[in-house]
Amino acid sequence: MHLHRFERIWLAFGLGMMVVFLAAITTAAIVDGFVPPSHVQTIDPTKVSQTPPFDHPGLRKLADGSYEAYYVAHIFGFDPHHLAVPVNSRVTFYVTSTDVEHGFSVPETGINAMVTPGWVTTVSHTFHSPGKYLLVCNEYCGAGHHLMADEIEVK
Ligand SMILES: [Cu+2]
Repeated sequence: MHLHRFERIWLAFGLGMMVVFLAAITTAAIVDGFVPPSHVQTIDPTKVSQTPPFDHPGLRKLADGSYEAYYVAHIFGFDPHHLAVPVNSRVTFYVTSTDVEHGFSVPETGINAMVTPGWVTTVSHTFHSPGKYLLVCNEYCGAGHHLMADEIEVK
């Protein structure tokens, strides 16, 4: 099979880039300990309501002044429905699902995560501006998907 010189150059360039990206990912995983943002903590999706701290979803204040927010996503809503956090507070969200794949998105903040049954998704954000932030599901999860919208109030 005859390959044109330019074709060989592009093939070599493409293969070279694959090797570079693979080396970058491997280096980040081994040296920096990078892992995917979720899939770190697991939970039995049939026992979420009996598993602390998801048996009492909501906000917890930590000793260092930051907050943890535990959310349960289900068809078709989030628990808790409303969350109030003080302005300039760092909030780490722990979100899990009891049924199907959901999304956890706060569009104004850049928070945008998938919530998979059996896994705990973790995402952090510092709320610098007071106001009411929309929390939505951005993974189509069924007929009532459009109803999955709640609010995070920063005051
Ligand atoms: Cu949804």
